[in-house]
Amino acid sequence: MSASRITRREILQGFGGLAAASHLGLSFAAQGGKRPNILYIMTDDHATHALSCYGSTINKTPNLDRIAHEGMRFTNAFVTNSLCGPSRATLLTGKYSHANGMMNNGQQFDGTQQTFPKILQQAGYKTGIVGKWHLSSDPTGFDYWNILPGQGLYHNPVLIEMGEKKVHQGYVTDIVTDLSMEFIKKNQNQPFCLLYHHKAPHRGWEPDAKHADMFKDKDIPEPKTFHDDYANRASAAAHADMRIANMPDYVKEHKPGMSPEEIKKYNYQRYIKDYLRVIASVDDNVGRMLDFLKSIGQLDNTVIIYTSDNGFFLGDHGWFDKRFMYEESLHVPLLVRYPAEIKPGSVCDEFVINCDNAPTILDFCGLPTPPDMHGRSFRPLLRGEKPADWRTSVYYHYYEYPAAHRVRPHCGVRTKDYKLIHYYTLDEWELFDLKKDPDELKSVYADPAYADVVKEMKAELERLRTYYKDDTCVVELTPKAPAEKGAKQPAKKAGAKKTKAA
Ligand SMILES: [Ca+2]
Repeated sequence: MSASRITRREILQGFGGLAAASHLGLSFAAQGGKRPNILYIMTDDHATHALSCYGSTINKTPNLDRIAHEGMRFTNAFVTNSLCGPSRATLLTGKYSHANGMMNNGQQFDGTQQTFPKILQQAGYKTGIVGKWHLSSDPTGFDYWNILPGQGLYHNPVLIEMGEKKVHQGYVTDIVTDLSMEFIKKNQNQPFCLLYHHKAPHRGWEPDAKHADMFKDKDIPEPKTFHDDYANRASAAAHADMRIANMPDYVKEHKPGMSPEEIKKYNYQRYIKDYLRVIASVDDNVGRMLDFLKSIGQLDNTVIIYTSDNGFFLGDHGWFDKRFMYEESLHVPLLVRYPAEIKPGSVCDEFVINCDNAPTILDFCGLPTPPDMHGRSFRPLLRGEKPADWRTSVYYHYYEYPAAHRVRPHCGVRTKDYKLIHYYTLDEWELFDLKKDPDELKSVYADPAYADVVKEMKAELERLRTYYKDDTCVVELTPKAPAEKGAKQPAKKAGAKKTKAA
């Protein structure tokens, strides 16, 4: 693809020329020539267990639940690298991090590459992005962009509108919603695709005045793995620096003489209450957006997707943040509303990954999946159909180390029953029996009873790694940090030997 604008011809060539052209025509015809709008709503760090439609026991999200009740809820939606920038690059490209070049937050997204908004633009869609971007380079493929620089601010944020900085008075979640509505109002007479991206509930959790007193008189229950001691796992869990007990955020508020246990409990309440308060504002604003779409007659003509760029630990394992392939961080909420095709209140347990979003959006717009995208359209699943060859395992690869939070690089594979993780810079492994141990507290990797499972899972990891052409697990073994409390595995001899992911 050329570095600047891609042409319609280039797209068609990319898809296989005439065959793709006729497919385009057929798809539009099949939809009666009418193409839906796309509203892709993404929050930053919203864990599934902080949505009531996913069974949250600590908060209510009535407006997000509306999308679930009027559409489909996915119970096994996963990210492929649980981190902000990489997840956003995967959304745009439909590719794993190693293929789109955005493996960690310190990198800059190469905006000259193929993205789904560019393809939509060429197909006549008006494309826009408002809110969180976090890819360093300027957006490409958008007719309109108005983004927060970096992480952005909760109060009186600066936004960059098509290259021009402007301070907005007010609360970021309201502002991003207002600006998104303006884009929709202006473009409602043609098919549009808007990425409506919230900053919340990213760290720095600053609620607005409306929600500041929520949970004021009650404590939020601590999760059952709150006191995890990281025993019986690879050394990576104990080595990570994201414990609630050690959060620097509230140090100034600690009273003299507080015990470590009191500090941990205090930090958790401070953190989780603000986290849920900023989500309450997201929920209100999504409700406002749904009402707005209804008021302009565009609600049922718009495919509405709600998801997050990654999951989050809500005190689970004694942590905040994400990164690990563990369940709380790996899972994301995924809700889709489009009554023309989706049965209200439906639930899908099939495995979908964030690489699938781009192909799915293109599919709804009558466009085929470019052959180099890793994802696959889950539109059939939304219609209640399961393709016979739908995936039954998911590949994951996290890179960023040591900054921030010191989570060791790892790749892994998850199936319905098992999860295998390889911390390849240490050559340490974990295997979890998800049926017996859904909280992932005990790796059974070394248990002889699981020898066959280990063998099968390693073969599956290698198959996926080869399938996605990921050769980025090949690294020099790095020396271990000194043994830490809770780290059960004895330190192996570190060397300069090369290791592979399986
Ligand atoms: Ca994030």
